Amino acid sequence: MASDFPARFREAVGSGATLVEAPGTRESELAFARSVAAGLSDDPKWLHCRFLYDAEGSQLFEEITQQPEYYPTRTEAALLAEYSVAIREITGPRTLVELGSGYSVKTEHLLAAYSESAERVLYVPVDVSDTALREASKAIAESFADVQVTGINGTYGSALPVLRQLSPQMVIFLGSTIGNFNEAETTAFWRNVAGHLPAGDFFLLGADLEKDVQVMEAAYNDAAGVTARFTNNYFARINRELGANIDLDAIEHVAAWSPERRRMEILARFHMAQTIYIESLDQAFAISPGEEILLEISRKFRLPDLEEELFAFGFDVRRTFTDQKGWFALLLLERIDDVVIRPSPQLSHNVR
Ligand code: SAH
Ligand code: AVI
Repeated sequence: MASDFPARFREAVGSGATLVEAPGTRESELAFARSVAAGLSDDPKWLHCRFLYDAEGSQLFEEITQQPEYYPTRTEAALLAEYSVAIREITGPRTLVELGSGYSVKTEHLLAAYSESAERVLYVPVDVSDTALREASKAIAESFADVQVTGINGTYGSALPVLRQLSPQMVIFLGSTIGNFNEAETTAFWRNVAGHLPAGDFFLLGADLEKDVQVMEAAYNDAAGVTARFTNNYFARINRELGANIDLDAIEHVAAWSPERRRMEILARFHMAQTIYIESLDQAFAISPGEEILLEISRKFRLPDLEEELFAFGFDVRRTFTDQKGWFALLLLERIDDVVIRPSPQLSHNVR
């Protein structure tokens, strides 16, 4: 039962367990099938971006982060390498909770800084990808004897009810994953994090800033074609898990900047007509030649607007760190108590 989760999590931390599964995480095939059916029934068609991250998708994302065109990861990593100690000096010792942690590679800078000044640091990575979480906790155990990892395999929303028991803490949300939410989802996300985070706790947010369109578009159209494989894997997953028979060669990866919506849009364009049949629902969806399906958005930010928005949700900027080119920002925010935020009942993950 969902309400048991905070108690179950407390026990897991006490016993030193490395991984806990949040309720409803082992999604039935039906949940994926329904999500795909919802997006393919709409006009224009879309798909929920969180299903990009099965085991293959998580590995492909890691490969994307190593591409020369994909500047966000190396820019943010350099900021963390330079400023993790400064961040720790502001926050003091904290439990570190990371939402959408993936392989936790960049987080090692923070773990190094926080474990330098405390006998033991508790690190709680949260991710829908259990393979990424397992790899991460193995790597951290090898590098940091004084860090306890108790991960949560689940969605961001499923982990928020445990935050109250982890204070004093710093919640971390890196990679500009916030950009994968649309405006309404972003508002719901701020509200939910603020609603569960006690006053005086910190929130470290990585945000990709608006820049030259060519630089942004190149990051999502790498020459080695890894991002195209990431897009393709969504449809391979539909074939694998839902018994469909999509011709993967019919798909072209398209990633372009939308100046109106100030976001990258990642789409799959079909060259040939296809029928996507979903066995468990016994439903078929027709795709016309030239039709595009929106898989993901990646919004880019303007710092003053972002800081103002965060303040309205009870987060005060303690410091902002940016690189020399002003491409990426790390915002260190403190949850202030003069704004009372009630959490929204649910976080959705609709890309549109
Ligand atoms: N923080 C890492 C990984 C970013 S990729 C970095 O900065 O490089 C986004 C991560 O969020 C993936 O590991 C994916 O599995 C996870 N994710 C996506 N949607 C999620 C959701 N709704 N709840 C929890 N994790 C999610
Ligand atoms: C995880 N997220 C922040 C990445 C991004 O840049 O929006 C996902 C991604 N999709 C394609 N390339 C990277």
